Amino acid sequence: MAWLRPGSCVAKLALRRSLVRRGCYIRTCVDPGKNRYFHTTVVKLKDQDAPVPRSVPLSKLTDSFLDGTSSVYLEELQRAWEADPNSVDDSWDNFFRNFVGQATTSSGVSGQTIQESMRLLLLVRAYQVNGHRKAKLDPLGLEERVIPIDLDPGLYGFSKDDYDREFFLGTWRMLGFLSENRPVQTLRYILSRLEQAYCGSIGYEYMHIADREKCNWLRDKIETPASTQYNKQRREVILDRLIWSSQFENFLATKWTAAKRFGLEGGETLIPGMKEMFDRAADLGVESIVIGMSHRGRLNVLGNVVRKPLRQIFSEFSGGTKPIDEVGLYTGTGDVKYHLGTSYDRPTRGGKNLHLSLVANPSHLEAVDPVVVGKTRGKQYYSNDVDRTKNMGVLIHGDGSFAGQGVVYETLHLSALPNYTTGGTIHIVVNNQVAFTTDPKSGRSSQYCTDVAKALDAPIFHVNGDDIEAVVHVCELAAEWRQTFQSDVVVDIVCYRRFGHNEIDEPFFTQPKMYKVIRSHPSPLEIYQKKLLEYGHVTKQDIERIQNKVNTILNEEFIASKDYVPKRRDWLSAYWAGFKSPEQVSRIRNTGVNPEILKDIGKTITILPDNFKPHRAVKKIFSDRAKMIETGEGIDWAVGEALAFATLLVEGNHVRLSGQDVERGTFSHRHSVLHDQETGKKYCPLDHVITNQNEEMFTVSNSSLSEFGVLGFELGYSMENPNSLVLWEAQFGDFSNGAQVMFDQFLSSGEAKWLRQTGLVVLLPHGYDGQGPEHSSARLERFLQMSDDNPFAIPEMDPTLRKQIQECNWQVVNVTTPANYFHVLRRQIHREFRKPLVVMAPKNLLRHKECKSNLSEFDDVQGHPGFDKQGTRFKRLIKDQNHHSDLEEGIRRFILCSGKVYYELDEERKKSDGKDVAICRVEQLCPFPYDLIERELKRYPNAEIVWCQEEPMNMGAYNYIVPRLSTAMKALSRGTTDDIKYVGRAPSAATATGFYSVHGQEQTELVQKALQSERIETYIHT
Ligand SMILES: Cc1ncc(C[n+]2csc(CCOP(=O)(O)OP(=O)(O)O)c2C)c(N)n1
Ligand SMILES: [Mg+2]
Repeated sequence: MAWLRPGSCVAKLALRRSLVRRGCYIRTCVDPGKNRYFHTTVVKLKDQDAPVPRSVPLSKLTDSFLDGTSSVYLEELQRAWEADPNSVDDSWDNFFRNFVGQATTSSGVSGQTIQESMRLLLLVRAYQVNGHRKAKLDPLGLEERVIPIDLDPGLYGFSKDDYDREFFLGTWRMLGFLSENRPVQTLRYILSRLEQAYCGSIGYEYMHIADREKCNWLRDKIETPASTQYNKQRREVILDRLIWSSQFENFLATKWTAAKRFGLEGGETLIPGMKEMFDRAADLGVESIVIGMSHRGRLNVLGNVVRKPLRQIFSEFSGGTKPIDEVGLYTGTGDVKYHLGTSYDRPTRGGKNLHLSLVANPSHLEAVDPVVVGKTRGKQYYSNDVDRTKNMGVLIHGDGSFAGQGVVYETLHLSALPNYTTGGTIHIVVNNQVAFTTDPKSGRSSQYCTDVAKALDAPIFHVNGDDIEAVVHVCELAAEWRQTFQSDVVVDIVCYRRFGHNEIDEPFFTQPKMYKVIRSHPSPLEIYQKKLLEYGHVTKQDIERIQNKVNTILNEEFIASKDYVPKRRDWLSAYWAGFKSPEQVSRIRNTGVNPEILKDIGKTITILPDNFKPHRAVKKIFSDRAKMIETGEGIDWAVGEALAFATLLVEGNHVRLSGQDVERGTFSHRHSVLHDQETGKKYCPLDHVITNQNEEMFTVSNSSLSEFGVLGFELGYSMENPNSLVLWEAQFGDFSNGAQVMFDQFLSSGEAKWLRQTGLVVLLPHGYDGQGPEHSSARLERFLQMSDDNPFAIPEMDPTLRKQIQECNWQVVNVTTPANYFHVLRRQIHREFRKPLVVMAPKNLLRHKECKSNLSEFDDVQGHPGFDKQGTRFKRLIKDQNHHSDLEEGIRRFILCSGKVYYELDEERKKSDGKDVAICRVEQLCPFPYDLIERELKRYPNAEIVWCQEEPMNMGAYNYIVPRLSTAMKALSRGTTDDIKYVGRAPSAATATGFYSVHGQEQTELVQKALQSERIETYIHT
């Protein structure tokens, strides 16, 4: 019903206009430039004059009851109703029935006009919409807020004399306050109920939610006073939890006086709030919670909520001994204590067991959000949590970062997408009203730091962090909301930060007034203890007993921490058991597939159901694909990829590909989801690879138009279970820099910092084909520059001992054949460790006539192309395709290249009859295939060595290749860096020219130069 919506401005304006006309309402002007919190409003009423409504054209009236000038309409309605009650809407029928009935039975109501009743309803509604703006949210009492005028009864024509009059309210088909079986109430009672419900320690924002059922559900919870009362037992538990939270910080502060811990002081109620939230969630069926949070209070959450052993926390806090035990388990670089993640089982108050995982995160605030959500979704898939009630994500935010970081919005916007939803994330904001040194008024343009969540129709509960019971109440309510409606909800704990940003920071430099107040402000614990003592719910002895218990345990754990030996096995979760660390050799496996299986699968994914009517062009594509499988020839990129996915599925793995427009494919090559041209129905061939295949086992999904958020999500997803091939594809490779934090902080360094493996595959379309600066380069150089393989040391390359990939932070490949693409994808799963894979994905090779493979290159048949000594595997390097022997002394030039430029070089070689030139493709750039490079160097002992690339000199692989290639050359006494000739574009600021003709000219020149008959001086195009 429209009148429940917040779009009440029409009504407000009408009412205000009407009152202003009558001269009874004055509003002072506000200088918005000064401060949005520092203006005041005065409402002045002129005696008892009730404003006289003015008639308005019927066309402007609605059933919404909102227009304060609707009396003419109402009278008409009443006449109609009296003639025939069915002639009006149910709500009016209800209204008139109640109103007329009451008017005749109650003397208090007898003087009430329809206008008064309407206005009273508007007042009630104003509280529901805006009551939160009058709520006492700031524990410090410093925030000066404008109390909305529509919370003033005077605005509606009510004066003090009306307070003891009885008014009719009706029931209005909505739950909560107005639904009570008591339609006649005094104005005083109504107002006090409204104040209690909406203007106490909790400010509820929920009237922006469009769904009436959800509004009513919340209204019922909010307006029922009994729900906020806790009994003595509960209060003792809450007190105990608050003591744990407070003493934990005190303890750290006394033991490590000069350490940064980003303490929770001022916001200690977060911990009991979380615990109660988790207990309630467990009661409602949640079994596992994935938590993401930044620095503030992280140690406290780890110790008290996640229950990471305190001795371990203290040991890490003391500087963290590097684990030396457990042979073969790796050490990594480690990270500061407030970034580390962990997981434990926590028993709940209701006797359940809750699995909690806190995800490790970088300093980059909020970057962990999508990772947590993705991991939660992964858990839901693997635990068959179809209705998403067993696994839940909880994100804890700072007020500054929640309002400021764009990834928050990106994450929120994944929340209701079919392939990304997790059935609701609970967001808790530790709103200490400052971000490092920045005040909210400099840090955000919105009233609340949580306003971004309104875009989602998420309810937002603002709560005074000094009122522990209110905190607990909204935390429980959030859990109930999430389990009932499977959607996001926000708890905004308004608190303060007792010390500086960290414990050694001086807050008085920048917030002197605030900190003067903080200095003498009692802690939440002191406030609660006082309250409970006053109520007589606990005694001083009770409090002392709990405090002593907590102190004793903290001290015991502190002593035990001195001998604590960290265990690395804590780091790998259960599913990953048996997976190898970089210190353990993992057997290299073949990736070829039995030819019969290949054919069978190939048919399944290329033949469409008889009754399906695809687009004409798609039909042709699929019949071409079927032919490829049938003949075993000319397999293209899309089929190579589909075969990789399908064979992995048949082997029982989960495959998930997400990104912008990935279903069809940006370049219209994939067509993994087909659309029936008559019915619009979708058909996904890869959903039918095995009988009764789980719908989600193969997931291909167009994502929201986000890079940071979606890549983070897939990264989190990939971390859940190693038996899944998770891929994220960028629309064009360069858009991946919108997700730079994910690459820098997680993908390239996550394993080293947090010892968590991921086999995520990132597909980045890359290649120079004249589409301009923004669509040519995936910034290959960046990924290579972040690779940690040593350019000057050749690692062990013997196939039985090789750990080169395991020891490297990620793999970067630029693959040039469909078969090799197939094998590199399969290799991700067919190994005993997981490592991120960055693929410079092709664009024009998708349809290039030469870029084809035969089915025999995919199989494992001895003697077939692709099968070498070990079997069929991904080729890290593809040697020259001319049948060269092991020693080719007549080859004058040895060109190394990577990616699609190979095909152009090969074509030019054919044209120029360059039989004395060898061209070899480095398919895996990182880690560098030293063994194969050396093999090729030896094959061409007299050749001049050329690196050819189409990217500018300061980009592409050149700077990565040179030191490594020269290391290999030095090992064979084949020269030094100076002997590597460069053929490629000149250094450039922009990645590529915007002029197609210039591109063509550059490309022709560099290819010709690489094949020229004269020796090559290092070449820079000018
Ligand atoms: C993306 C990012 N930018 C800047 C910083 C530096 N920084 C660390 S904490 C902080 C303030 C955070 O404020 P808020 O979100 O309110 O959390 P609080 O510290 O107040 O709990 C800043 C700016 C960071 N860690 N991450
Ligand atoms: Mg803050």
